[in-house]
Amino acid sequence: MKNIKITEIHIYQHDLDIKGKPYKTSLSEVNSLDTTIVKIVTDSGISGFGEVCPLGPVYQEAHALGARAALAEMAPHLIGMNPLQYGKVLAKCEQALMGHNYAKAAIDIALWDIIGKQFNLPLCELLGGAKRDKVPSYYAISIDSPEEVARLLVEKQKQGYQKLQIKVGGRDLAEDIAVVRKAFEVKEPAIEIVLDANRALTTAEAIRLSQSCRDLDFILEQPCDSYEELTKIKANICHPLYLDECATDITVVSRSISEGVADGFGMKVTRVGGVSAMRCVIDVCHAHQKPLSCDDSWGGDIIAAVCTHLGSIVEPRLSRGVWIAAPYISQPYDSENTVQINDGWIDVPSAPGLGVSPDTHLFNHTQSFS
Ligand code: 0XW
Ligand code: MG
Repeated sequence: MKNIKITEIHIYQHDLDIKGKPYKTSLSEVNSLDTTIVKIVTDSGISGFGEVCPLGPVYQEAHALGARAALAEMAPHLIGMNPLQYGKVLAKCEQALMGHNYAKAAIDIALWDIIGKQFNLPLCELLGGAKRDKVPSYYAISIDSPEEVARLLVEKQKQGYQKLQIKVGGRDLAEDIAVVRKAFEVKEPAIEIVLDANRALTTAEAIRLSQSCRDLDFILEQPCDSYEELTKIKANICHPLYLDECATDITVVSRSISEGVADGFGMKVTRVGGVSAMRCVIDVCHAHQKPLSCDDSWGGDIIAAVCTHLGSIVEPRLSRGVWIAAPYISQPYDSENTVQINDGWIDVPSAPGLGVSPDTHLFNHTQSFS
């Protein structure tokens, strides 16, 4: 085993400003997101980058200040460790801090970046190989009026997206139903639609939404808050049910499949702990033939690259696409290698590791450990 060592860990803060209108879901409306970048430096001259960017403090149990505090708690314990032995490094993180998977994910991602650079392989090849050289993306249409949602849906269909997510929830259910019906007036037959309430519906609202639109073909993503609420509505809805926010780790993923609750997943890489954990989720979904997307709550070029690499190892038939924030972000932080969506598809990066080299001069340096 090549014996290289972690010599420094640097933590940065950066604002990802949203271009145009705010990004609006049932629970929040955001104009800018606070992301955290981790740089792990080794004595071999190789450095790896990780990132974690909660979608504000209410999308799920994660927030930007918490990420940086959790990273500061763990970082000192990792100095001197061999990053190629990522399992040992992650075990040390567990010994240093309980929980906080979203922060641990930034370290996990940076370790995989180092491993790829060390062995001159892109992340997808380290994970068994990309099943295709580009992956489908999807666009999430914010909470808006029926007319605006329909206009955007037509625009995104023309741009080549095969899958579109429509945000619902957080308002009178009649408004959501009007949005859905208007959207289906302009939807092309081949386009897959997901309605995502981001946990905001009551069980009664979720059942009413599904029953009143039983003639329309869409997927319901995380309509209610808790896993228990989703188990209660399952028998009373007439649409496939996908889990997102409550799929917090591999145990919920496997339980929801074995209990017949989840028909698929909208996964977030940092929520489950990063690349190492997400690879397990993909394996379980393959074994049970459950569709999943490889997304994150938000993030810049590092997160976009990670989601794309992971999305490329998903069986194409089970891929619900890869969501990245690039279309909503005003300025990438690695303009040379930024992952882009072209005609609804994303080319899988081919450079070693993540294939991203952020310019840390753009970031606010917060803490360093050596
Ligand atoms: C559409 N996303 C992947 C991006 C936003 O973080 C929300 C998330 C979702 O599916 O809820
Ligand atoms: Mg979702």
